[in-house]
Amino acid sequence: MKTTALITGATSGIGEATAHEFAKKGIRLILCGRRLERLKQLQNTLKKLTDVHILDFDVSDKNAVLKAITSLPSKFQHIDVLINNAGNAHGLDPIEKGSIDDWDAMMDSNVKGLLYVSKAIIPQMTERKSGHIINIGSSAGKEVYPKGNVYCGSKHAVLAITEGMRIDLNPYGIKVGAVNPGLVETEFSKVRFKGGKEADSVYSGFKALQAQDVAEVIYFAISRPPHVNIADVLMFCTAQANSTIVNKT
Ligand code: NDP
Ligand code: 8X3
Repeated sequence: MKTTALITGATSGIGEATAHEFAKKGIRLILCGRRLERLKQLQNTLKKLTDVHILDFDVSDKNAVLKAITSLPSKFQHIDVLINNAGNAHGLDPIEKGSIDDWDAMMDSNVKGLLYVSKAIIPQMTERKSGHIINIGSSAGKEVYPKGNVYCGSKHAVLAITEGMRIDLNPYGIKVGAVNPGLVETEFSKVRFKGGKEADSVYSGFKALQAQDVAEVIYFAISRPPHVNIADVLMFCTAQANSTIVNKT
């Protein structure tokens, strides 16, 4: 039977690259994001390779999440693989200067959104006693860096939730893992800096990870044999040693 995967945050960056990677392998896709036009474009491109259904909703809106998942046509209702990727950083400020709106946006999408989407999909996995969930964490979920405070907190939460999911879903044979990249050149910094010029320098002077690099690791994780679960991956570009050390020219 064909594998079906639901990917959140498929309109750009890591999620979009993962959609392309999965489509190449013939995986049936449910692609999610808020920007409907981008989802339509992606569907048009990838439908040559596989079946694609698109869902535009905000992961932080729990009613919208449930409505979207329950609206799936029958061909897409059986979800084998969930990639919880939607999320962003908003702002890079010391804690005393941070914006409450930015904090809300990060906790609502990165943490609560991941939970809402998981809550909508886990019941069918426990019922079938099979499934695979990959949460996109971050190196920021393993190591806090200056001004990263709440974003790092949200990604530490993703890691803790991943470990909790793996424990609780273990009796059902459901695989759970996290892929935690360091700096990846996507729209991430444009969002973090709200389109400001600070974004321009984030990936300059070194070769950052590309979204495709992460997509390949995600595909590797979901394509292991049934007895193998890739539980946790930390990946950096060669120029990055940890959250604060990057060898720039
Ligand atoms: P992008 O900004 O390129 O992509 C973010 C994606 O998340 C978009 O598709 C966006 O879609 C979606 N998204 C964000 N908020 C919401 C929301 N509230 N509801 C629905 N969808 C949402 O960044 P990346 O590809 O880099 O980020 C993907 C994930 O990878 C994030 O979880 C990020 O934290 C993580 N990550 C990124 C790293 C990096 O350096 N780039 C490193 C480590 C982890 P739309 O706007 O259409 O809703
Ligand atoms: C994204 C990587 O270092 O900008 O999670 O937090 S970083």
